[in-house]
Amino acid sequence: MKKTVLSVAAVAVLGFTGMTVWAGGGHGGDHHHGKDHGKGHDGGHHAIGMPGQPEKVDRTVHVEMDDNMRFSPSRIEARPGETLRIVVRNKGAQRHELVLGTREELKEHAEMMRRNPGMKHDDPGAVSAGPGEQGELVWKLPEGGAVEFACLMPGHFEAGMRGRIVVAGGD
Ligand SMILES: [Cu+2]
Repeated sequence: MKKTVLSVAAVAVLGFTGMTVWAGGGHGGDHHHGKDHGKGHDGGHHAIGMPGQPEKVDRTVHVEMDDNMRFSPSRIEARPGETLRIVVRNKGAQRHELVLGTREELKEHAEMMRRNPGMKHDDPGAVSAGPGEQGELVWKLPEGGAVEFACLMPGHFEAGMRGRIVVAGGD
């Protein structure tokens, strides 16, 4: 009898915990599920890592963006599972952004941006900076592979404004 009561309590606690994690996305961020991004977006985030916790940053990297449609550096080497603070600085006269994703996600997203130029991101894996501005995001990398990034301002991706973070052991 007592045992039954205990397991019911355990199920209740587990159920509650599960709901809490789901509701908060586990990161306390603003990632709105199922809004505009559509299929496979969260799955993609697993392959490329997840939002990082600012108090657990292992390393800060600086990336410059300019009107030549380039990131500098465009290739970043990282260790498995490393949490990076990526600080972007816009040296150009137009707005740029750095959006993390798989190559397929970014390509799809870039096409969407061309059709809806005013679209704004509230993705924790994206940071935007106007002329002369600086911005940052904190991201926990996966255990291997490569994470692509790109500027999705209309036409910039197509002009080659892309880069990648290569996790040791990745390609
Ligand atoms: Cu750009």
